[in-house]
Amino acid sequence: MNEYEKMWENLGLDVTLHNDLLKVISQNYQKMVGSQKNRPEGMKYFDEAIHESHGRRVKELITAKNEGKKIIGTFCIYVPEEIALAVDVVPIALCGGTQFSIPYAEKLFPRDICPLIKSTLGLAFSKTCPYAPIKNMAVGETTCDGKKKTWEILAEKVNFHVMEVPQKKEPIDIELWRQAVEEFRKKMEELSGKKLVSEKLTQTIKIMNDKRRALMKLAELRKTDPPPISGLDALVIMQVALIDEPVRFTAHLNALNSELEERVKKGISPFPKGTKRIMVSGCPAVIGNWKIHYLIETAGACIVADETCTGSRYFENLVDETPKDLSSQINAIADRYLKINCACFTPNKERIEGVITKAKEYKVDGVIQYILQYCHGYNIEAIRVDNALKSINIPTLKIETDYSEEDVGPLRTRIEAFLERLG
Ligand code: BJ8
Repeated sequence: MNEYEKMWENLGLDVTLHNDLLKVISQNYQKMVGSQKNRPEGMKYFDEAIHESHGRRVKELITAKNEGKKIIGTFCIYVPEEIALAVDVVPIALCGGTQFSIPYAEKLFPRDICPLIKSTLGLAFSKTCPYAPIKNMAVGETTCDGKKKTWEILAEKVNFHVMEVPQKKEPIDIELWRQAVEEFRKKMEELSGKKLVSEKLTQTIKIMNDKRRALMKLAELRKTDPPPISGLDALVIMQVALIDEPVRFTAHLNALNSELEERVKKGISPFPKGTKRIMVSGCPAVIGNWKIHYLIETAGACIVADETCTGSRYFENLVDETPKDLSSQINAIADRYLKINCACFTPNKERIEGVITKAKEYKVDGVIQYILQYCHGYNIEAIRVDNALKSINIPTLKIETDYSEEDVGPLRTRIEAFLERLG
């Protein structure tokens, strides 16, 4: 047994099954991401971060715990990370992006729920998620029904806190959400045994805003024709953003952005100029899930924007850094997070407008709506997104899929036909 295998065994993982999982993920990564041509040098860090997500990163979290920090597992980008970080609680995203673990969830849960939920549960049930045993608490939210009902079951077994995300954005909802954020603060204080203080929160707001600024800069660079980086690599960066230590992540992303600026000046890109520009809009694609980006870019298009939670929804809008007293800071954090436009909101005018604005800003030729099977929110909202895009003459294609490889052939045909339609 090597050092990591011993660590996984100590965490109670099924080491043999876990090795099988890592093999599948690494083969898929090599096939879809590693095989791309003309990648930036700076992607090496992010490749390694994916590769080490169950190794070095887990080791770091164990060290952090031994030094007195606490770990929370999260499932949604509504969890205000700066509050956790300010009381020495490390948030880590637990969402699953692999088909490998889904059969383990289907032994207990209905088959007809979204693959993201099933994959996440399957990793925990099959003892192949190293983060599950490390976390001191899981933090869920009341977004979609699949998640809400799942939390009730998990809360019977593990230390679980559910944040109440409202369904609308009226004044009464803003108040409710501010209270939910305040309650989250108390939970984090209880968990860590530390009081949240304004000075520390000022620092962590800055850390998270710096991270967002770096991601915004990357998004800006993707506006170039041709973009200096593939959509698949940009997705990998986002996936790493959800699990990496934020200061280190930002430093590496800033270095990569400088390299990308040079590539823009020299006209270096993985794509020829004039390649059809696509925006992906809809559900997140977390680690293990590179399927749609791979299919789109190997069909001859480039993805230049992602209107998803592994895209712009994660980094757009900064927390206002001007308030200096604790309660105003917490409200500023709550207000920033409530600007995230998840399809769980109604009527969600802001999301539709945001898609239109982005489609124009990034000069996209078409939008592919990426819907995970049984995600009713994004699936039904796709009708409004489609109508809005049609009104500005931007063609769209809706893809509803899961994590399996079964539909890869038909999907490839549909994507190719869509790209042909773009001329
Ligand atoms: S803010 S998108 S991260 S909830 S894909 S589990 S919605 S059935 S992941 Fe999400 Fe937060 Fe919204 Fe973003 Fe449910 Fe849909 Fe599955 Fe989803």
